[in-house]
Amino acid sequence: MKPALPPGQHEHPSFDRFGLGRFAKRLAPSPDTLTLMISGDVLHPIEVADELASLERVSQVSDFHCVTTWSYRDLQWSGVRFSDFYHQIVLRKAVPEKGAEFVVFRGQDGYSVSMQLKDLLADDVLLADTLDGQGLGLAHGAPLRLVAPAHYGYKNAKHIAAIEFWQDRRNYRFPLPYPDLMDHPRGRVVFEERARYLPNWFIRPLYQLLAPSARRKMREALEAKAAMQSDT
Ligand SMILES: Nc1nc2c(c(=O)[nH]1)N[C@H]1C(S)=C(S)[C@@H](COP(=O)(O)O)O[C@H]1N2
Ligand SMILES: [Mo]
Repeated sequence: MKPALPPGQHEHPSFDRFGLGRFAKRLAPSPDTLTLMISGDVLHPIEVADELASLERVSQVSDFHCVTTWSYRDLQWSGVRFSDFYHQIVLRKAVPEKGAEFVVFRGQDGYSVSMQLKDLLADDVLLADTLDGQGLGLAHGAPLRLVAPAHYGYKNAKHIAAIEFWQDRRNYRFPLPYPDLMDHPRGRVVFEERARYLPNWFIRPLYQLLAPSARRKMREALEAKAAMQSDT
C-alpha cells in the first residue's frame, strides 16, 4: 500500500498543466531556449546555459502536491540537482553575498515565486528538463523547471528564465494581482504551509473550489494554441 497523502490532499486522476488563472494565456515564449540569468545580491550577475550540461544528470520519482489540494503520485523527473547547480555554478561564478539565501525564480510567462536556499539544497530538489522521459513542453515547464517535492506545486517554478539570490524579501512580491500572502516563506507540504496568515480550514475549501476553473483555463489556452498552429 502507498503511504497516505499529506494532510488536506486528495489524489487527482491526471497530471495536467496547472497554475493561477491569470497565467493560463501567458504561454512561455521560448520553451526551446534555455538561458538562465543569475542575479540579485551577487558579485557577478551571469547568464548560464551550456554549463548546466556539465552537471551530473539524475532521475527521480516523486509525488506532486498542489496547494489547491490535488496531488499526483509517481512522476518521473530528470535533470540536475539544484545543490550541484548552486555549489558548482552559482557559488563559483556568480558569488552570492553573505546571507543571500532568499531565492526568487522568475518564469518566461511572468510567474515568480520564492524559496529558501536551505530548502533548495535538499537532495530531491531538481532543475528538471524531462517528465516521464519526455521534454516538459508548454504544459509542464520547458525549458527548465524546479522540482521540489516537499514543497507545494506553486513553489515548483516552470519555464525558469532567472534565479535571484537576495539577502531579504524586499525585492520580491508574488505576481500581481494576487495577494503576496499566497507565497508562504517555506511552503512545506508536511507542515501544511499553504499561505501566510490564512488558516488552512479557510484555504483548503476555497482553493479546492477554484481549482477546476484554473485547470480548465490552463487546458483551453493550450488547445487554442494548438488549434492556431494547425491552421497555419
Ligand atoms: N512559470 C510558472 N510556474 C508555475 C506555475 C505557473 O503558472 N507558471 N504554476 C504553479 C502551480 S500553482 C502549480 S500546481 C504547478 C503546476 O505544474 P504543472 O503545470 O506541471 O502541473 O506549477 C507551478 N509553477
Ligand atoms: Mo498549484
